[in-house]
Amino acid sequence: MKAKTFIDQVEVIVRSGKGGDGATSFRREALVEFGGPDGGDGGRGGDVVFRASEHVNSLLSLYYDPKCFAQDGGPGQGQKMFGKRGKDLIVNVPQGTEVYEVDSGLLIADITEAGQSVIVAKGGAGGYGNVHFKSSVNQAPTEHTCGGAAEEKRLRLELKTIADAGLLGFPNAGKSSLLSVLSSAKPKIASYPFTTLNPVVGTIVWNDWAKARMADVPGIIEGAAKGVGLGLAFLKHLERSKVLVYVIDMAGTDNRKPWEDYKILKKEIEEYSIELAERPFLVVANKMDSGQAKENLERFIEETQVSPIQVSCAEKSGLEEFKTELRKIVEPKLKFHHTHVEAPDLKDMPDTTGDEIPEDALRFATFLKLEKPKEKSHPSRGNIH
Ligand SMILES: Nc1nc2c(ncn2[C@@H]2O[C@H](COP(=O)(O)OP(=O)(O)OP(=O)(O)O)[C@@H](O)[C@H]2O)c(=O)[nH]1
Ligand SMILES: [Mg+2]
Repeated sequence: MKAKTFIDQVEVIVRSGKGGDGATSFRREALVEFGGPDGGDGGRGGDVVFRASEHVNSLLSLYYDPKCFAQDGGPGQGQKMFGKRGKDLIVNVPQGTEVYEVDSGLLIADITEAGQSVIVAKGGAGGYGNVHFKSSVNQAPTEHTCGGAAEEKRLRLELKTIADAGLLGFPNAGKSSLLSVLSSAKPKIASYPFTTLNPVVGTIVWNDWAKARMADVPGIIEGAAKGVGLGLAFLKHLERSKVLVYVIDMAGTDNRKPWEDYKILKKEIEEYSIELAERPFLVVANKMDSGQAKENLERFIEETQVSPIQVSCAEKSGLEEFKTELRKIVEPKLKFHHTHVEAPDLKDMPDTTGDEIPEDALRFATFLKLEKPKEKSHPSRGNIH
């Protein structure tokens, strides 16, 4: 059997650590007459934490190891020694993981942002040692409390990939090819249907470093909503996409009719989810390098009243146009803001041959930061005045 490489749904058991019991102990020391109680508290049990990581893209590790158990807290000891705190168990999950409780079916967490962490099972509190029970009337208490119980539950994790755009199309339409020419992702490309069996995400970068993620999912065929082919189960990976990109094989390979392909795709998506069908979308006519494509395109426009973006992944044409259209919908946020300074015309520069450089001339030195630097908030951070 071929080893699995991608898992988007898994059931796990999580159990937090039990709190350590408090201790009952008395100080016994030579020459100390009234030692008194000195039993320390138990340590608290560890939590089970799910944390979203950019470096994990599947729930595979949980599929092979579905038991997530945190460490128990250590018991308290004499000489007022606290028990050891149980170690938290931090499980890295992909961004876009939904966590459901199996018994109730409730969604208890949706972990989307990188670094976001959620405690899914809280560790038991440590018990009190007998040192806490000392009072004026009870100088030698023997009671202590037990540590808090561990929490145990069954959880179902479901991954819904986070991508700004999702590629949709018949097998062999060139979805993976499009992703590979637009991003540095390396999905498998081949001339047989269902080459892509798992979602693959790539990042498209614009000239100003704006970025968007695009997901490639397995191809859809007629009847997919009823489970034909690979069905529509993987469409959940597009549920969080802002825009759907329909990729149509305009070459009409294997006597396909591109306009019918488009109508079938639309119908299947509608059957899967009306909401998804109503998302903003782009239509890409791929394989425009082939002889038949031009002819098919005319008929396509006639039949569907949609004029698609013409692309050829083989010749890498039409890609910039696609990126421009995609950007309009995705509106990626820029992480870095370049403050572009317009260089003034050197003809207008005043004479600088004198002893002092006139203030006007400084405008032409665009590499100088002429605005006042921001005041530092604290002298210890290098603010020497
Ligand atoms: N002539 C031509 N062939 C292309 C173009 N784009 C993709 N192909 C070919 O079409 C075939 C299918 O491409 P893929 O990118 O694997 O198609 P896919 O839509 O990802 O297919 P599945 O993963 O099976 O759903 C490959 O043999 C590609 O080389 C193109 O622009 N022009
Ligand atoms: Mg593919």
